[in-house]
Amino acid sequence: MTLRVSSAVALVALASLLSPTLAIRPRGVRAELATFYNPASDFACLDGSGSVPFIQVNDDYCDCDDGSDEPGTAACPEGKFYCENKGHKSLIIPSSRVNDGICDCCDGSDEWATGLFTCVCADECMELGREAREAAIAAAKVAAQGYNIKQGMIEEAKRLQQERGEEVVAKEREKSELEANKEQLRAAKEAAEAPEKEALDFYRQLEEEEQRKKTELEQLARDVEAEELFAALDANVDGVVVVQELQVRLGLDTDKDGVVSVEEAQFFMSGHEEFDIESFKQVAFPLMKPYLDLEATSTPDPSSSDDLEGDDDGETPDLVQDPSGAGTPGQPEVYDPWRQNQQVDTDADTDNLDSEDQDDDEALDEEDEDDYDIENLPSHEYQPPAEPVIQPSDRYDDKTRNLIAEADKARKEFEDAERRLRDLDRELNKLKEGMDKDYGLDGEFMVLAGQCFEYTENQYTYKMCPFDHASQREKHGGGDTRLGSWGSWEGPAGARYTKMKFSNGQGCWNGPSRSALVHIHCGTDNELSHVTEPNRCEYEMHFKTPAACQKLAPGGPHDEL
Ligand code: MAN
Repeated sequence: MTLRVSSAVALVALASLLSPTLAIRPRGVRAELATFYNPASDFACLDGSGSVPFIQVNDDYCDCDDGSDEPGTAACPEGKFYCENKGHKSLIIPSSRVNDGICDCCDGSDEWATGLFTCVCADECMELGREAREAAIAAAKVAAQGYNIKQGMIEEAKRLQQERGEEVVAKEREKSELEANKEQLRAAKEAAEAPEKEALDFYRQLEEEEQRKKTELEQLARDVEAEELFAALDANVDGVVVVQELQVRLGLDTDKDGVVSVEEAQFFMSGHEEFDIESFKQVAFPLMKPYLDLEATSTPDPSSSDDLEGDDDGETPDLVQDPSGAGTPGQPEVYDPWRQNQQVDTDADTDNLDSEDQDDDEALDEEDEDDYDIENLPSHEYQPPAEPVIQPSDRYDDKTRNLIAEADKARKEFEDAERRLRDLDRELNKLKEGMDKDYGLDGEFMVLAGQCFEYTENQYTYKMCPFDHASQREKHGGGDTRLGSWGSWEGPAGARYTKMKFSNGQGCWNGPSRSALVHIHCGTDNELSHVTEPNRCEYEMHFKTPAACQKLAPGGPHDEL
């Protein structure tokens, strides 16, 4: 840095040496340091780095490392300029801002040379000071009102804590009584269930016996049916049924080609050469039964299909004869449909059918083919016809009904006690969890638990529920996006209750989970006053509440000015 010697600079140096307002204090020096600047002696740099003749103070040349010899010029990079700002708050600015054309001090003192002969910066301190005082007075008023309200919140918190404490005691008492009572109810239930079980066992045995008898009867009926079928198939009455005898039974024509082939018949022989009556009952009958039942139900009305047998006499067709020629005298009624089916299904003999009949027949065939699809064989299991369901209770005598009613009542009482105990546990946990949270130094934030506050901006409505969660919702619909669950107080040491943190919200696409930091301000009402998203998925909220208002320092805001 070089010493600028010109008349203008000399004038500046002279002008800057002395503050226009304080004759003995050089420009830019604050009152506390005034004694270090004595025109009668050399100036000692404040950091002890050297000393210079007093004439070099504010001469626009930097001599001291700490810039203390140039408080009123921009010559030292480390220099500090003090503006008194009379009527408002005094200010210290980096001296690099002195005479830079920008008004930093409200009294304009930092721009003392910029417009040496014209006023660049007007002194606005009185006006600004008045506004600041008014704002401070308004803030003090809010703080005072808020602080009063806060006292009410503290009282309410005490009342709530006491009420909840009493609730916990009452519930704990109810719980221990109920636990003792539950054992009595269990004993009563077991005592009522024993005779009930005895009575029900009696009915169960009765039903089992009935069921056994019914099964026996069904087995008997099946045996009779099997024996009748056996007699019908055993055309030569030699006491055994062979493949050829099955081949006359068209119901067993599974591929529906009009004949029961050897392969088809052998399917029902199931690897046997022949069946006697016993092996027939065991093996063949259960296999054939579903086919023969189907055969019986799928038989068309013979009156609607004239001359199916190929006779051209126009009369009811003859029955297909048993190849044995022996006929089936005494064949039971139940098998008649099968015989009629034989007439219908002899496609090979239908050359003389007219086309209409043929169409009908084809339609019938299609239907039959579905029914007889070899890929889709009916179940070989014998299915007894469904019985109407009888409600067991309809059968119980009055004594049993009473026993059941008493056992039901005892069961219900026991289950009610168990349910109440579970509910009590849940309620107790919730109460204790609510009481254990940190609600501020005097519990002043407690009344906010359970409440939610909203703020709506252009795109979203934000919701903040203290001690619970924060969320966001599109203004024009859609679901809530969770911004975080209650985490903790996050304020700095000594001001812990000035920030709330909600964390672990919904994951942000390609980013962290959402979180929200809530700045707590003093206000007369509880209000979520502003929300921003300074970084993607990181939200900042501002919440006003009386709970954050502090007692005013004696003398009020005027003292600060
Ligand atoms: C949603 C909102 C926004 C957020 C984006 C991130 O649109 O939660 O606040 O910035 O998701 O993808």
